[in-house]
Amino acid sequence: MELNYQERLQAQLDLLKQTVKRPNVMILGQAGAGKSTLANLVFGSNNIKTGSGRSVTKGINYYKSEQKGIGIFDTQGYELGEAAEKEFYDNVVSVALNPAGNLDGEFVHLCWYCIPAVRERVQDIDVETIKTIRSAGIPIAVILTKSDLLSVYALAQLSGKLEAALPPNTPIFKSSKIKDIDAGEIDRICDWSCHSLDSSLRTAFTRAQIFQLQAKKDAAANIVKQSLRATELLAKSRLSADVSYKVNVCCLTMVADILYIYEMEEIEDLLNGTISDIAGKNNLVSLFSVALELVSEILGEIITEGTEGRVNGRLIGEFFSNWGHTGAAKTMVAAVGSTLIDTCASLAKDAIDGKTFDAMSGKLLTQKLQADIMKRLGN
Ligand SMILES: Nc1nc2c(ncn2[C@@H]2O[C@H](COP(=O)(O)OP(=O)(O)O)[C@@H](O)[C@H]2O)c(=O)[nH]1
Ligand SMILES: [Mg+2]
Repeated sequence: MELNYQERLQAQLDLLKQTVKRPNVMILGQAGAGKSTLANLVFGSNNIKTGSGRSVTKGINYYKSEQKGIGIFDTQGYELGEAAEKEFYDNVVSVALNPAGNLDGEFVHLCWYCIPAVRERVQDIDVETIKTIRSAGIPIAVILTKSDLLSVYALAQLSGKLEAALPPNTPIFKSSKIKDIDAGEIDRICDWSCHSLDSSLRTAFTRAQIFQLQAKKDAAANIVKQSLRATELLAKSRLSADVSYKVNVCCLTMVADILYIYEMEEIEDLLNGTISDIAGKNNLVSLFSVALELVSEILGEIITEGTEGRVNGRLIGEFFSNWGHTGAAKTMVAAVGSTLIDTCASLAKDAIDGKTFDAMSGKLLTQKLQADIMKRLGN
C-alpha cells in the first residue's frame, strides 16, 4: 500500500483538534486591566483575535479558537458606580453559573480575575464576584496585572490587602507584559490553571499555553510511554508485514499526539513560516513525516532482508545487536518519540525566544531528525 505520511499525519492532527475537549477560560476585570495582553502572554500572539467573537450577553464576548482548542469569555469590565457594578456582577454570575443560559451552552471552566497592580484599594465588587464564582466550584485566581508599574513593596502591600479581603487560599499571581519581569509567574498561572482543570481538559490547556514547556514535555513523554506499551502488545509475534503496518500506525499516532501537544502549527507561525520557505515543503508536518518514512523504511528492510538490511547505508543489525522483534519495534518507537520531543521542544523554545529559521534550513532539520533517530537506535 502506498502511504502518504504527510496527509495521514495532517488528518490525524485534524482529528485531534476536533475531538479533544476544549477548556473555556473567563477573563474578568475592568476595561484596560490588561486582560487581552495576559491572554496573549499565555496563549501566544494571535489567539483571541483570530477566533471569532460572539456576544454572550451585554459586556461579555465568547471567542472560540478552533486552531488553539480553547475558548475565552472576555468580559468588558465594569464602570464605577453601583448600578453598573451590579450589572457586571449579574452578567458574569449568570454566564458562569448558568451555562445552559448562554449562547452556546458553554461552561466556564476557569476564571482569571485581573486587577491592575496600580489599583490601590480592593473594590467590594471584586470580592463579591470572586466569592460567588468560587463558591460555585469554579476555580478562580486573581492576577495582578501590569506588575511592572509597581514596586515590589507596593505589590506585596496590595497582595496583603487582597488576601485579607478574599476567601482563604484564593491564589494571587502577578503578570507583566514586560519580558523578564515576573516571567516565572506566567508559568505559575499556567501550572495552577492546568491543575485546576478537570483532567479531560488538561491536554487542550497544556497544548494551548505556550510557556510551560516542561508541562508539554511531561505530556509528550507520557504519550511515548503509552505508545511503547501499545507497541509491545503489537510486536509480541514475529515482525510480519501486518505487524509492521500496525507498528507504523502506532508511530503515526504518537507523532501526531506529540505535534499536537507542542502545537507545531502555531510554532510554525511564530517562526514566521520561514521553515516552509526554505524547506520547499508545505509545512512542519511534512518535515516531521520524514520520521515516519524512516520508520517505514527500517521496518520494510527488517521484514525483507532481516538484520542484513541497510538503511541510510548502515546495517540494521548495527542498531539492534541483540534484538528480538518486540525489542526492535520498541527501540524504534522510543527513538522516534524522544527525537521528536527534543526537536519540538527546541523549536518551541526558539519560537518563544523570537527566533526565526534563517540559520537552519528545513533540509538541515530533516537531516538532523534522521541522524538523531539513527543515533538513538544505536544506543
Ligand atoms: N506597563 C504595562 N502595561 C500593560 C500591561 N498589560 C497591558 N498593558 C497596557 O494596558 C492597556 C490595556 O491592555 P489590554 O490588554 O487591551 O486590556 P483589556 O482591556 O483588559 O483587554 C494597553 O495599552 C496595554 O499595552 C503590563 O503588564 N504592563
Ligand atoms: Mg481586551
